[in-house]
Amino acid sequence: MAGKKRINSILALLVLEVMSVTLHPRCALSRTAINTVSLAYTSLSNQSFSSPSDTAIVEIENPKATILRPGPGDRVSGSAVIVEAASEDTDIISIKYQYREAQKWTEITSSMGTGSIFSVAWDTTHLSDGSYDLRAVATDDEGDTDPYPKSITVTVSHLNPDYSEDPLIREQENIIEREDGVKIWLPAGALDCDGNGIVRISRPDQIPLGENPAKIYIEIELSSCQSQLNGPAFISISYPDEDDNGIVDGTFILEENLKVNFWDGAEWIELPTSVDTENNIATGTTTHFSIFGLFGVQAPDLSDVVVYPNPFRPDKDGTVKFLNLTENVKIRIYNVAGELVSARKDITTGAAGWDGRNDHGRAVVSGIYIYLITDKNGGKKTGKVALIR
Ligand SMILES: [Ca+2]
Ligand SMILES: [Ca+2]
Repeated sequence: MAGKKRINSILALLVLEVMSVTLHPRCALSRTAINTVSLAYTSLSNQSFSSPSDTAIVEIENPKATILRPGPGDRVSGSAVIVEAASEDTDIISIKYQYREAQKWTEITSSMGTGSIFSVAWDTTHLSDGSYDLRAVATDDEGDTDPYPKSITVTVSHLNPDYSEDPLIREQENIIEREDGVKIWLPAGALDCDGNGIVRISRPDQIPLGENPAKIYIEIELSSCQSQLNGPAFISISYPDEDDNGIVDGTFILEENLKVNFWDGAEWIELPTSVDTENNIATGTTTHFSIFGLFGVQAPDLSDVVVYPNPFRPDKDGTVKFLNLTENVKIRIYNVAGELVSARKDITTGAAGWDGRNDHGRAVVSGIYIYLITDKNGGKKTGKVALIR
């Protein structure tokens, strides 16, 4: 593959006069940089001659740029997904960014200025969910274009992206609304940016201490802007309640008790929160962008304990749920004869369930059972639950 490009044109000029051209140095050509070599010629009459002033520029490889971001397999969304490329070539003067869903490559027209040929802002909002190939086609200062650009495959996913990227405009109100219910509202003047910025919203892989049972987190990062805001912003995060029973699906958290928390670098801080229980969206007010989580808060005392469903059918309901518990709770279940059937202590999650079995794992018969809930503050709550098999 050596000496493919520019040396070819020199050879074309020389071919009438000489039989061969030898390059010096012969073995030390860099595969990625431009090499300047001296030439030695052998004539048709087999006479060698050379001149130290005869040099040629040899570039071994075609211009090439590889995509650094997004990563292969990333699920992306947003109106300014930054596609960033890098090249080891020092003579790249332009890069075309292209995507394709099926056969035809389509050029990406940047949705905002990025200030560099090595990145482009890709508006994915008009694309349907699915797989897309992405490639960066580099051209060098000789006008040569990469004939074999490599592509990566990413997924556009508006409902479940790994991350989304959208522009922020400093001078005005900014509203970022994603199809998965995540929404950011920033009033005008809240941002301090160098020009316009990009907001990246992701589902973080690494969660700081104190994982919450809802396991719902988002991370908000700004580029070119400070993460401390000049005024309050609203962050809305959706949660699942598909069965519409007022409990966050997969948890024991009452939806109306949800609080948006943010990670300040050392601990979770609870934010003023409102919950739209109809649309299953919790909205917190913040002056800082960081990692946010939806937390189910514990009740101050046992007066708001919810026991649900009651009566309960273990086959259908799984468990009867005790919700809105305080910190460090014990729950004891007795039969009507006053015999202890099941006891659980040190419940710290604010919620617990009973599956209709005794502490030996045996299913108990249909009937009325008495629960007694106590907490470490001396709080007490008792009631009846009906079990139907
Ligand atoms: Ca639910
Ligand atoms: Ca709901």
